[in-house]
Amino acid sequence: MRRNLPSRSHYAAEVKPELDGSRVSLIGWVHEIRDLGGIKFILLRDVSGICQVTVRKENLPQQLLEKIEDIGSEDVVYVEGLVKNQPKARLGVEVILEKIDILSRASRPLPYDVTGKVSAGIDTRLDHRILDLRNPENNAIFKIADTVLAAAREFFRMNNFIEVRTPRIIVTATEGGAALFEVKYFDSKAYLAQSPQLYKEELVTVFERVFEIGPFFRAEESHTRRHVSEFTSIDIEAAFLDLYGVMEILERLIVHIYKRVIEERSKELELLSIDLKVPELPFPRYTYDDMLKELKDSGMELEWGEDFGTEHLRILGEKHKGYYFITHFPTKSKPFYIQPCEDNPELSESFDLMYSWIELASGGTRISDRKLLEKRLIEQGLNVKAFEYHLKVYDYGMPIHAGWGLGLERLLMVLVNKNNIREVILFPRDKFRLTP
Ligand code: AMO
Repeated sequence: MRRNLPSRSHYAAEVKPELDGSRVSLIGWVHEIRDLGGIKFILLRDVSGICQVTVRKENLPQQLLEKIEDIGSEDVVYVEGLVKNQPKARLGVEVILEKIDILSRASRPLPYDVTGKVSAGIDTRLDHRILDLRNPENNAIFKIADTVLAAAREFFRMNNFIEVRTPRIIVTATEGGAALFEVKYFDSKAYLAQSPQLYKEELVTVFERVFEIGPFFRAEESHTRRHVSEFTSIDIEAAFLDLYGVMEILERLIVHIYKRVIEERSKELELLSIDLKVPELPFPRYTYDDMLKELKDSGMELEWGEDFGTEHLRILGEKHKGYYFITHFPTKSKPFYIQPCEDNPELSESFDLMYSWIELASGGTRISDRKLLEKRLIEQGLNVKAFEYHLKVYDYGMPIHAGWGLGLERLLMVLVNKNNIREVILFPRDKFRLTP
């Protein structure tokens, strides 16, 4: 026999002053209870928001009152009542309780204050992540993330990209060997993928334009506010484009995402007190050498060829508050697959997309010539033989191509104005956290 499932007439956020006088039924979690003696307020929360349910004790039978006394925070309840305009309530409206059923109980006392009134540090919050996420401000971030992902997919389709899925279990590193997670793979050794790099490059020879959105893994030793061991990368690769072409795609994607988030998530943005403005195109473009000069002018020297450290990026970020590109990094500071400049092989056709001091994406034109790729592998101390499976693809018609990888969580940090990446990941993983 089929179960009798609870059903509601309205979601909490749909209870509006226009419904004054009508009867509604709601289902949700008890967010908070305020008892003022003769009157009691139950704040009922569902996925849409919070609605005030008012208990006027004088009019209610004893049996119902006893049931209400028994209710506690985070219990799942079914409520029926009459809608009444109430300028003092948060939505200008309340539901006068007539009936309540407890559908599932929460334990007492709760280990964590869901309302956010008792402030907790990030570690305590993450230890109780499911309760932490019930706070509307915290889950608003993930509703915005949902729109970001949908907007990205929409944008890629509009621009003729095909969504692909590449392996997470691989045999060779692409983004530097140190940050690899090793896995036992039957009788041999394999690694968790750090990026879809080589596969996305190979796939341009079939689909010309591909994108992938998925989790990648890096054994990051340093514990920072912008690194985790499992992150989501939004990747593209496109044949017959160079760095300039894919930079344009990237900045147009960012603008498209802003527009969609503003259109679809105004409620969530308001909850988070964020006034999002679509950034202007084109984003400013600077070269690595420009930035080195800027650093020097600020009294911070960096040897040519070295990558920027946090202290350098902080200084650059003070001057460049919004989105900007840094292009043409020294070849030796970039991975083996990045194309060196024809007129000066010390420099490469590479770029990073920055927001203030945070790197959001990196990419560039790729090497499309097998001999040059082999040379670069050797220069970086890598074993050419281990890459044979990849190199042979270059024998069958490899066009010029370019692409980038954009960190979804880094972009979210910017969009929702959080300074710790763990705030924008449901269940973050880092060196010190493998649960929940
Ligand atoms: P890169 O290594 O710069 O490039 O990574 C691309 C983007 O991914 C994000 N990212 C991370 N986010 C959180 N935690 C981490 N540990 C982490 N590591 C990386 C960042 C970064 O800018 N294959 C190239 C991309 C390409 O050239 O197409 C790559 O992986 O936002």
